[in-house]
Amino acid sequence: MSVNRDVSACFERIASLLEVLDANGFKINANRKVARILKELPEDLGNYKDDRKGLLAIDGIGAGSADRILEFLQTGTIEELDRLSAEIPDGLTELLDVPGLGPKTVRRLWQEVDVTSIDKLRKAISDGTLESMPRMGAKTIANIADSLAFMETAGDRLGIGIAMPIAEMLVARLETLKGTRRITYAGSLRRGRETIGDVDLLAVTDDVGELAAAFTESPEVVKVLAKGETKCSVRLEQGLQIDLRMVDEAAFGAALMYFTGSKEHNVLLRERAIKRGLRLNEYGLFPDDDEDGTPQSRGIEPTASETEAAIYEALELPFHPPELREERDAIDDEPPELVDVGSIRSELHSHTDASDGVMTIRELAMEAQSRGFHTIAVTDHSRSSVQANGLSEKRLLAHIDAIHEVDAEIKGIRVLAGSEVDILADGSLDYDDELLAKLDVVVASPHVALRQDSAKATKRLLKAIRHPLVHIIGHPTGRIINRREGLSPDMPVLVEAARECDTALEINANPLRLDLRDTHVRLAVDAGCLIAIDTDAHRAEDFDLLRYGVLTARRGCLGPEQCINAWTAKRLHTWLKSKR
Ligand code: DGT
Ligand code: CA
Ligand code: CA
Ligand code: ZN
Repeated sequence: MSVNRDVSACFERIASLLEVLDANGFKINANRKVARILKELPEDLGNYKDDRKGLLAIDGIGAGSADRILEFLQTGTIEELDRLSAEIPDGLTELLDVPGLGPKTVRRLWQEVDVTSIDKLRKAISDGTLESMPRMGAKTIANIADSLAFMETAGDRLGIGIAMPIAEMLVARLETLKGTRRITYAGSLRRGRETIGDVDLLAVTDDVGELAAAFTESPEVVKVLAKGETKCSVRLEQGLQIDLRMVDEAAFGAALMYFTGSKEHNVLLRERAIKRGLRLNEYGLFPDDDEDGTPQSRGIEPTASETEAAIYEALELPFHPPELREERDAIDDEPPELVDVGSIRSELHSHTDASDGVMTIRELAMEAQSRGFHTIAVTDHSRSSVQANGLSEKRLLAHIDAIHEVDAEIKGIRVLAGSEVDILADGSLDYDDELLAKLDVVVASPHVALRQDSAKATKRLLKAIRHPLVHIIGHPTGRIINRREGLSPDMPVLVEAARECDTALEINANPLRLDLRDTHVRLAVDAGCLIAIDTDAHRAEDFDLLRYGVLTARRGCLGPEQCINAWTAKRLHTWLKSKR
């Protein structure tokens, strides 16, 4: 429902502009509230185009907001937004898009030191202007500098959490066309990389014209880059490019293999083919007849082409799941058994409305049960996480009782009392041991001081790993993809300690985090340490994020034996108790 998102973004932008213009705080908050309501609205706003009454019936939408929503639905913009934008210097809007730079700071930059564009901001950092501002700490400046650097290097790679739903929506829609026989995504998306350069779709169709038209005329398309008989390319609103290739059914496996990549994996496969007197390309694996030109153009029948499995087999290679087709993956190694979404049977990191989640304990437990889990751990934030409404010791004690009550009430799932306790900058934990010992599960995570140098970070995390009451280290580095680098501890040292202490390291499945990242997972797997895959659910839909954690786990060669969420209830609970 991109309309909901667009209208919500308009209200959010109005709020930011009002804040930059130092408007009345009540007005700012009112706009922000509407933005939030619209973002979370389950119905499609498009249905309200001629329904002012319906809009007014939505909780929290008043007459003024309803009129502006209608204005957007009918004209594609809101006059107030254009008017406010005109009141500030042009470059300020780009400053509002710098991650971590809030409207208040943007206003100060503008009013106090005349910084009105990203270029001017860069200059003000390097020539010390920012430093000279009152109440502008070195930490804040370093954070801004980091964000700017990220905006440069991140380029246009989009997070998998954004690219995947778009690709799946297109596939689902194009699949329903009359002529479509098969359609799927390939490329880095199929390999499960954390960021995606472009999306590669592959289709078999009886009606090229129909598929090409439907694809290039998709409502999300802002520009058609190419439209041909075998390939179409478009750009979407989000700046994402999608390539669609139309291939013969008989060559589908070869094409899927080729366009899944990686390039490096393809090169290794081709070399393997040549060594066996064969030729591999996107049309198939062919016997090499030493003639010029491609074998398919000379009518040579391929040895294998319909499925990837047949091609691997003909090359006398084990089948490689797409997640293990990177440059680092040797082609003749037998891939290990890997976890999949179906093997995950518990969730050990989740939040309720006691801290910054939206579900009650009961709702969370029911949701986890509906996902088929045997265990859910409720791990709300600890007292230092003030912005996340972290629990005081007193509140946590009451929360533990409430969780145990729900556990006794609900049959068919174990509901465990836990905490996501902050690992403070020096590695100590946010609650004392006496309280931690009362919890069934302790997830210890770093949330602050994420710019520490590597040596300090290593020491800090080691202390938490070695803490006898800690089960899991949550999102160990604290990185946010394309936005925050996070800690860079000495990973080989950490995984070794984790193995020794029987402490699990988490793969946080939130696609913005994916922390541990794939390369860390591989280190951890090789070291023999335990790994958790958790969604860190704050709302019911977050359980759907599990797939991204599983993709990352697979890219790191994680099997069910080392993944605590894949264990039976008995084995998991025995392990949890071993730390009590
Ligand atoms: P991305 O889009 O940057 O996230 O990464 P990929 O892997 O999706 O790369 P992309 O979209 O450029 O190409 C898709 C696949 O097509 C790639 O993984 C392998 C194959 N491919 C593309 N160009 C070449 C090439 O020049 N040589 C070989 N061997 N394979 C290629
Ligand atoms: Ca691609
Ligand atoms: Ca591509
Ligand atoms: Zn959390």
